[in-house]
Amino acid sequence: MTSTEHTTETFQSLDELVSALSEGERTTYDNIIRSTNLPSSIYENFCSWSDKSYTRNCIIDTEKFELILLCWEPGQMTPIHDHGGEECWVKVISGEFRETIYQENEAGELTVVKSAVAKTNDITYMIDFMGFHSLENLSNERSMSLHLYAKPIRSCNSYDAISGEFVNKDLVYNTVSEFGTK
Ligand code: CSS
Ligand code: FE2
Repeated sequence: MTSTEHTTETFQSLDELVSALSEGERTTYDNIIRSTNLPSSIYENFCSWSDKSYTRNCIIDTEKFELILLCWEPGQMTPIHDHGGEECWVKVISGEFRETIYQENEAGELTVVKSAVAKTNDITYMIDFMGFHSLENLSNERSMSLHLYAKPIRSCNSYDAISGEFVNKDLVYNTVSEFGTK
């Protein structure tokens, strides 16, 4: 192999992915999530569904990172929110999502700076200096997205459309897997 070639490991089992994240750092997480190609049957072990809201299913939660599976009925969406100062990668497992990114202008109003569709296997990234975002399941079927947060996000600022203000909200899990919290 010449020095310009390199191998990219592809993670095909959850154990491999979790080991890579546990041994890795924030700086390697982008590459790790992009090298993840687990069969979608693996994610089905972590699913739960609710008519009220998308669900947050903890695959593994450590001091360094949090890997969670979000399960969305058609049309379900997040409020506009930030990410508690942490980094956020979202990989679409199934379905199609609209991500809308907002920034606050000088008058303190939210303006849309980007609106894009993320399809199966697409990866989006957010961090607070980019602004706020919302995600919506555009698909007319149940959809799943894999979220990697580094560090874990325990609470975030969420836009309340009625008061027109951000409120700090605790983020809770609907389910916790056998990997659980470490
Ligand atoms: N931050 C939201 C999902 S959009 S990245 C959450 O974890 O519930
Ligand atoms: Fe988010």
